[in-house]
Amino acid sequence: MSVVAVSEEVRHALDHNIPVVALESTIIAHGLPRPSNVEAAQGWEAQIRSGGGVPATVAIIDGVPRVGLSESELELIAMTEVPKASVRDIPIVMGQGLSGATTVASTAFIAQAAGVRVFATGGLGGVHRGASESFDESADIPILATTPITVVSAGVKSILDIGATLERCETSSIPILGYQTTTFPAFWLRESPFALDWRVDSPEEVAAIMSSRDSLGLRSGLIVANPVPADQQWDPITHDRILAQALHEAHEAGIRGHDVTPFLLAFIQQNSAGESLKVNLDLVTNNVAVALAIATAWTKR
Ligand code: PSU
Ligand code: MN
Repeated sequence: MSVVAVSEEVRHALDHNIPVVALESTIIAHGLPRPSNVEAAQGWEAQIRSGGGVPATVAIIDGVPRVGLSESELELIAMTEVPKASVRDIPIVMGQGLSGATTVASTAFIAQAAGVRVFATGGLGGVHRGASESFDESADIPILATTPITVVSAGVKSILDIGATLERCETSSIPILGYQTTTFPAFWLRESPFALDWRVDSPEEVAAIMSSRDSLGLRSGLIVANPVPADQQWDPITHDRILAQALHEAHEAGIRGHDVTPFLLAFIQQNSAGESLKVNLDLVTNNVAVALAIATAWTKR
């Protein structure tokens, strides 16, 4: 797709079978506080380079969807107010000549259009609690249903309806592979109450499954669910207490619809003395490592 601008570094890597890992920018612009967001984004890029790969951070800059950002483009996304752009927003942000931070859905869409096959993120969007009335479901799921990219994530946040999210993935024929686990992770925690049907233990297995999917002409994405290591997870008792408080406060304050998620996330961040943020940063770092291993195994096929 020629409207997508691919950086020289990413182009070179794709042409020479060097592992490439896509990274999203909504987590940088809206998911993490400044200035730890810039440091974290630069850190994940450095982590990929030092592991022999090439990072492909995706964003829309002045109307151009970009795969692989310069230092100043990364800073622009991190330090200025830019809209969160999912797939429905891409043509608007482009047409208006604006800049935007890409979600899992739009990062997957743009990266895949450039030929990138593996993507590391923190948490996926999913079905919100109360979605049977609000219809609030992330576009991440329907877009991954038709976008052949492998996304490494630590599951979804417990502020979502995890069971409904898993059902939606099944209906949408998006395979979920537990990475060295048979339990779907809940972002800050290693385990949600939900079991997974499939487990893999190595990056080579994921690459083999990607290959099988391609050979069938399937266009679905693949979710690799990678739990945060046990010694890095949030203390489950503290997590449950603060989540319950956050849900209670949101209810008491009459917060509804699209305001619920930002309210809950802000509450959790403000009331966890930096703990939830630390886990968030650590789990992305772990996902980047697994994504790089998968991208490396993919280049060997
Ligand atoms: N989950 C997180 N942190 C995030 C997001 C999800 O724990 O920053 C971001 C991702 O970019 C994801 C998007 O793709 O939110 C989903 O938003 P929505 O529900 O509006 O589609
Ligand atoms: Mn939504």
